[in-house]
Amino acid sequence: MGSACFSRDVCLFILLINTCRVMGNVGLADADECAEDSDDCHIDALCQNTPKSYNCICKPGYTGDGRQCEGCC
Ligand SMILES: [Ca+2]
Repeated sequence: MGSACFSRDVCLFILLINTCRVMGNVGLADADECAEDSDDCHIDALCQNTPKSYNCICKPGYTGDGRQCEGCC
């Protein structure tokens, strides 16, 4: 049972670190994926930064989910 307890503690420890990291990110300024150019928005989409994430919106005249936009009309 010692090893099971040990691994559970390790998991809890890792969970704690991850939780702290996530909470830290919430407390700090959000990463602007659009400015960092780490977004995967289509070239014909507008990148919109949001807390903890970002949105991709096809430009007017284009349709799609933001990752893929096609000219229409
Ligand atoms: Ca963001």
